[in-house]
Amino acid sequence: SVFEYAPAPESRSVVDIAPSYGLFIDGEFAEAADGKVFKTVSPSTEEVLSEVAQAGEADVERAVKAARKAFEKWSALPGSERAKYLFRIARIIQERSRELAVLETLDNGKPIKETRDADLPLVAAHFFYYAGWADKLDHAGFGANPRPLGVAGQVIPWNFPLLMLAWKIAPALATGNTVVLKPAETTPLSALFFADICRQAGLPRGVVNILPGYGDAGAALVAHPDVNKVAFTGSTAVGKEIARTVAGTRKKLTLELGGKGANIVFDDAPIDQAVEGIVTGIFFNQGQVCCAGSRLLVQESVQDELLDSLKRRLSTLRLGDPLDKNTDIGAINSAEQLARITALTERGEAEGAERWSPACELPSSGYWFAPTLFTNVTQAHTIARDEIFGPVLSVLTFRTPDEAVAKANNTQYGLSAGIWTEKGSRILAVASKLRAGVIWSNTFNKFDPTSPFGGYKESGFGREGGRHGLEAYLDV
Ligand code: TXE
Repeated sequence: SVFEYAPAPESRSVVDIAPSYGLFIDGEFAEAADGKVFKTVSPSTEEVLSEVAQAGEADVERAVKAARKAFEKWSALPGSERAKYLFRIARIIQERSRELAVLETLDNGKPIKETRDADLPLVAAHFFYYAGWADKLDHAGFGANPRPLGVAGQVIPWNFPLLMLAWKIAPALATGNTVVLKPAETTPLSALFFADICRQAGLPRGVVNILPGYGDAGAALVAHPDVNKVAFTGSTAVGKEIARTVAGTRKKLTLELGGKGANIVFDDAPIDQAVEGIVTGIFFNQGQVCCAGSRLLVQESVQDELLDSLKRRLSTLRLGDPLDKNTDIGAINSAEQLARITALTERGEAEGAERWSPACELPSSGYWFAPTLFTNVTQAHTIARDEIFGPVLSVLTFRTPDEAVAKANNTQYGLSAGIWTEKGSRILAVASKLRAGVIWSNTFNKFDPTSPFGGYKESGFGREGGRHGLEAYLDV
């Protein structure tokens, strides 16, 4: 079967994971004030990878204090000096990228092909890109005297642990802010390795602080009175809670929340290319991507041809050991996420949508979900409205471009969309009517540090990446 397990050529021996890790505060690894720890497991095997100190309120207090103290000196450095540190960090990430890719694959469950070819190159690219901005802020049109905000409290999710860290930390440091970052509870390791990289780069103490822990630590961080800027990526529900907390303060806030992206395929689209884009759109990172193309909108006249071709392609995807470089579909990040995906797909069937998956044997341990396609989906179905955050594609059809636009926009979210057509004029006409922060045409899930990223509606507000990503960390 195409789903057969192959031996893993990417050895996990390239990464040395310690049995336990501390919090990273003021340049040192330290135990939590109350001594609490939690385990992080590999979602593909359920093997315990390490035991990690669990931050609480007292640790948030210590970390914010360290970041505040470091801010005085860090913000006073000339931009060219801050740039040197960022370039150094970027180079160390490149040098250690194989180790970091294997680590991320172990802790997150995503295929090594992705961590090696997408996550790590993008992580380094973000540090290089923002290093280049650090000495140009005065002359880049931000206004008079662009100034850092102070201490940034950043809370990130588990789907791209190191990349979300890079999106948040690189612009914060380039602009002269200091950082307290809380990684997600299921993926703390790459952030702790990043802490080690900060030390290796000689970054002054307290400029970056890393607090592994749960939602309570995140809540304490965003509520802390000495935090000046809050940046959050995660669920819409928690994002709203954070917005309520921050509403009573002077903190600046950016939120990057869920999505329900539409991939729109017109009848003149090159079908093979569109199939590749649809697969990348929803099966990259097992669909645990906020900008995933989780709704396929296909023009009725090409529906049969497209779906036949898509099913043939899905039958060639290899699911299994994420460390195997031939693997296309890795593990779901956690038992909780698997339960959410399972519940929503059961709801899809109960509401009358037609479910299909390629023949696929799931490994006996770990958290797995087969690539899944739902047809006969209407806009009323829950699977057409709610973010599933898994390898599940809901297929809807349309007849005219106007109908495609109306259906694509018929969502509470507004993060991403894709347009597949040979006609350039149609790309522009349709794109101008879509309410989505990022729109790809004849490709999907392409990222670049120079482009701003962020959403409309319940997908949040503010932009990360590019020049816009700096504005979130500056006052003028
Ligand atoms: O998210 P949470 P979860 C969506 C996706 C997924 C769902 C739930 O649909 O199925 O959210 O995922 C921290 N104050 N996305 O439960 O809880 C938490 O510890 C401050 C979309 O994992 O939002 C973690 O570090 N922080 C998404 C981070 O928030 C709190 C990525 C995200 O966890 C907190 C992830 C609180 N009260 C999930 N509660 C995207 N936009 O890419 C939790 N946290």
